[in-house]
Amino acid sequence: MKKRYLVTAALPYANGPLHIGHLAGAYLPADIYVRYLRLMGREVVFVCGSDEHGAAITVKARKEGTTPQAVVDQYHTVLKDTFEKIGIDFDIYHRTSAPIHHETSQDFFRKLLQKGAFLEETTEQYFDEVAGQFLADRYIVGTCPVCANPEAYGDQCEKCGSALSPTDLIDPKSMLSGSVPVKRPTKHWFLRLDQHEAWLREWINTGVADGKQLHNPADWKNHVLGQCNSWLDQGLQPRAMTRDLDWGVDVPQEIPGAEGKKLYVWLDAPIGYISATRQWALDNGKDWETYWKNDDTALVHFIGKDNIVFHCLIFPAILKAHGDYILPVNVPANQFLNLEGRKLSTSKNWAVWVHEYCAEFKGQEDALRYNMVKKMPEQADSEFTWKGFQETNNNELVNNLANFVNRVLVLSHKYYAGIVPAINPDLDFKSGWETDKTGSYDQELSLLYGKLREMGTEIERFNFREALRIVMEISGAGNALLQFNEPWKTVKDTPETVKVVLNLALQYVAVLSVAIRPFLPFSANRLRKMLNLGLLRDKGDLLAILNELVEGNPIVLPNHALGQSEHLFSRIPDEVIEAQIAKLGGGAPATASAAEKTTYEPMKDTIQYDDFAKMDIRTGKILTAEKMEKSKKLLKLSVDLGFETRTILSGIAEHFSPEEVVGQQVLVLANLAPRPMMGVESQGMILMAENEEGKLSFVSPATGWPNGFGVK
Ligand code: B3M
Ligand code: ZN
Repeated sequence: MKKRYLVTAALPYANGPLHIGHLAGAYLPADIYVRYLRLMGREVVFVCGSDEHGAAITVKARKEGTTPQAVVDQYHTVLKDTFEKIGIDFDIYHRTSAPIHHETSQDFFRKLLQKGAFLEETTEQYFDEVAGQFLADRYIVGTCPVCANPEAYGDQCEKCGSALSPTDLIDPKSMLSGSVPVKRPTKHWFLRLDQHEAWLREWINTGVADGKQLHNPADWKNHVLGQCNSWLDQGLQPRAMTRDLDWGVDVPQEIPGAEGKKLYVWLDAPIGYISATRQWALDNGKDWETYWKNDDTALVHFIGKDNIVFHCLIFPAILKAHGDYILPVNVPANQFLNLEGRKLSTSKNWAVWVHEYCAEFKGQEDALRYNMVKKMPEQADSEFTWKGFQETNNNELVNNLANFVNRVLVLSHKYYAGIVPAINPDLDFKSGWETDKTGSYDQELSLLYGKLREMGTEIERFNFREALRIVMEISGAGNALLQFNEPWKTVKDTPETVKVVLNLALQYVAVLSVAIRPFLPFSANRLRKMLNLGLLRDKGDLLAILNELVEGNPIVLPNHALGQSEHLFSRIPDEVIEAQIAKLGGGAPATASAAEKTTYEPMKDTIQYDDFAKMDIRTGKILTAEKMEKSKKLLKLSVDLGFETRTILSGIAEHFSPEEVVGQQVLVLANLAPRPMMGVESQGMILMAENEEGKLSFVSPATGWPNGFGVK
């Protein structure tokens, strides 16, 4: 095991917002990996930042009639904010326009030049006579010589992943003016990739470089090795590391011939990982060099498959040519995520934008993270569908995980007033792991230990789907533990056994509160609160519970006072999903297409603000719920309004079971005159939305919103 980890996630171009393909490709796997390492007490730094150079930026600026600076300023902020909202927990989110990055990249260039890594050559390059500019990279498109994709860029074919040069393209065309470019001579610095071919081949295929075994290639993904080898097999050619552009990092101006030349974006962008680390080290009083120049550091690059050759061949060649730097121990690139049967496309607006999701599904960030892991394109392309998203949310997060947690907490409050019961650990009960198997308390703790270890092993192998499956297995076994032992039936006759079952179920919940942290960090926080266990510090919390479990010790101790149960996840109804599907492709807004088939209630008469202001609507939470005898429609609820608890009879019994609504956050019309109904006084009204089919939905504030506050 290495002493420390430096984890990077591809620097997104600051030319647009983040979509779910980015998230599933690089950021979520990186975040899960890092959160896990932190929970295991490992030393880790997680860096990322905006890639603010290259044609991706300038082409966008030109299209929008604005400046590259305006484009990167806008999207850097959007990206940074989106990562925070969806819980990608970088130690630093930097940007390549930062002066420290320009310096770092220029120093790199000087060193490479001094070491003779470059070939200085004047060659014929494509020039757009209409726009008056040389065309490299994404300024030029044409047909891919490898796969015949007609929309390949001058640096790369996004279809087959091949790295290209503009002169490789068949039928090239300028992205600026659409004209057919001509060739003109210009001088550039070419990295002697040809001289790196031999060691790269050995390093990729055996893990050995400079006679040292640096990694085991069996740990690398097949498709990553495959792409590298197919590139190596074509033979590495010298590759230009400079461009004729006016946006980017200047080639150090003291170098003769540097005027008007910028660094190639794929030279400066990966160096962005280094400058981000330097900035982080400056901010935190650390030494950045231990992260980049020390064999005890494991460098791991998380990327999408279109970035493989840059991270596995070109950047390693740059690091090696510079000297002193370590090489990545792994580059666990993911494949692509498709959306509803089609490739994600920014230009066709065929995408789910993460910032939009966060705005529309507030408090449900983890539902997206969960689905992204389930569908993560780890070994092959995969697909996101809104229906699939709804299913995983409703069937797995709500019915399995949230249901388990809720039942355990509700029963613990009901039977033991929320105090963890002391137990006789020698009593037998039915295990949730197998039907008809007698369980023992100690054995179950060691089973939990085993599952956590398995989860960790899978995460360390970058098998995040499998790791999450194991976590959900714990929750599934917890549900079965309740189901098999039926504490609600046996609590009268065998109260001591029920104590063991519930105490154990609480250990399951406590284990889950840590195990879900890498995948579902927001829910982990909520769960910790419900258990009254204090938030995780991301410093060895998982290691700490492993140490307890392996000793046969429980995680939550007898007499510990639990917190209140909240809903961990809520159902996502059909309407919400249909609206999202209708929104795809930028067609008519969701409401317009829904309007064709939906009959809405006519609007009521206009009222004055004073009429509205007479209503005292408050936020609240349902504490208990029970069916009213002799009524099919009514549930009797006790509702926490912060300043007092109300009894409210609500006509929702045909729509919701009592178990389902406990913990639900609601809006309450609090100054409605009390009404006696069936011998009980109802002290308010729960607000509900109703659709044309008569389906009901709770109207609730954001998750965790305090009770008793007004709505206006
Ligand atoms: N900005 C490409 C991309 O977003 C690029 C990654 C840089 S990582 C150093 O696909
Ligand atoms: Zn291609």
